[in-house]
Amino acid sequence: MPTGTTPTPMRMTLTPMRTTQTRTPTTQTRTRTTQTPRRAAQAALARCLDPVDATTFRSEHWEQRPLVVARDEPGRFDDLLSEADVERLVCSTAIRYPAFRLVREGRQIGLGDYTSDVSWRPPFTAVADVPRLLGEWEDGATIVLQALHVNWHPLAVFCRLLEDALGHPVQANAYYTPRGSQGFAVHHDTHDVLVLQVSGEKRWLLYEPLLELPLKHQRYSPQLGEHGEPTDDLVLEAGDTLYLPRGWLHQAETSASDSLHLTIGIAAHTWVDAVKGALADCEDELAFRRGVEGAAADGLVDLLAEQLEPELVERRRRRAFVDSRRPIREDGLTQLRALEGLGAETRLERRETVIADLEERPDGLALVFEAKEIRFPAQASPELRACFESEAPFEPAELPGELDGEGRLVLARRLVREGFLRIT
Ligand SMILES: [Mn+2]
Repeated sequence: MPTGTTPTPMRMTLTPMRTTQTRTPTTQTRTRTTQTPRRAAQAALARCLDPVDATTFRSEHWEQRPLVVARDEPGRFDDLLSEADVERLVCSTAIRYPAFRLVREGRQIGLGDYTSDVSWRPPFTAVADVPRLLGEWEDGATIVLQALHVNWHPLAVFCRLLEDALGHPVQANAYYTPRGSQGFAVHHDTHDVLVLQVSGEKRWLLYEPLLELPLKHQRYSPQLGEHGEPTDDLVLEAGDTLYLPRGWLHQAETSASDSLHLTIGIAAHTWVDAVKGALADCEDELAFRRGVEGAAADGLVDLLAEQLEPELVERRRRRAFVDSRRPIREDGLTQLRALEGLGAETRLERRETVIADLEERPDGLALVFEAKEIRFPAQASPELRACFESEAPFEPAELPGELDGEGRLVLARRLVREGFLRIT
């Protein structure tokens, strides 16, 4: 294993590299290396589905029919967001709308009924007014915590791992419903959901869709018609999972116990998205830029079909997905300081929350993640590839390749600073 202190005939020094924030079209890509989901990602999905395996879930339930997994396992999801966490967030962090809101039987409760502004310059607006909020909850209001994949670190990590496993954007809300009440009337959601029952229990009634696989703007409306008889009438208990494809109608109510569940929303990439992406790339074709007067649509369908080749569709989907993941840097300040002591034997690891691709370019490799593309010269390829593929902690000195000691540190420092690696 070459190290920085062992001279080799092909010592190379890595010079600092450029990051571009906006990039040229993907047509420059020659080949790509897409990371297969990592072990932690598979484990996060298994935590939702167990004992049903991911393959069965995809082939028999995804976009098709609900899945109910009863486990009778209180505490299974407590580390993601417990009742105690909800109480702390709601009662003692001066939480503000829209990080939370209250609903009762499907209707929003006016913000003025449970929030107030705190005088400051500028004012803190829509802050939880805890005594009034408690009164609403006692009267049957459901407390909804929103965008927890952004606001609550344990769920930020969990959702990111699920994104890695599923290949789709994932978000999380929580619903804390007091006993003896209904949070929402019959409706459908426009994304697929995994409901994870954290504590207490909730009765769910499920009905066949009135509009199958609705798009984001095709929200539920009573004008869609009358729903039929419930296909399922079930009680979710702590530790249970319910998967609902988008479009399936549902309503839920509590009985004798308060209920806390997480709703993990999964945003599928549809053919509408794929065709829109393909059409955007048709803008390079003169035939598509002509005015429609007097011209026939001859040949346009063939040009569009070329852009819908499976490989191109998958490349666009993956690129949009990888680009739009937010950085998760819970230890960002510590890492900046730890960088000062980075050496050949510093333990490093790949951040489990980074979803990245490594793409070949004419002059080296590009590491793509979180809306960044970082280019590396060809001589750093073996070292970079090893960092990219690492499943366990490693030291710069252990990396394969011909970079000298300083070159390895330049590479490691850059990857830590960009949030791809972290110092353990
Ligand atoms: Mn719903």
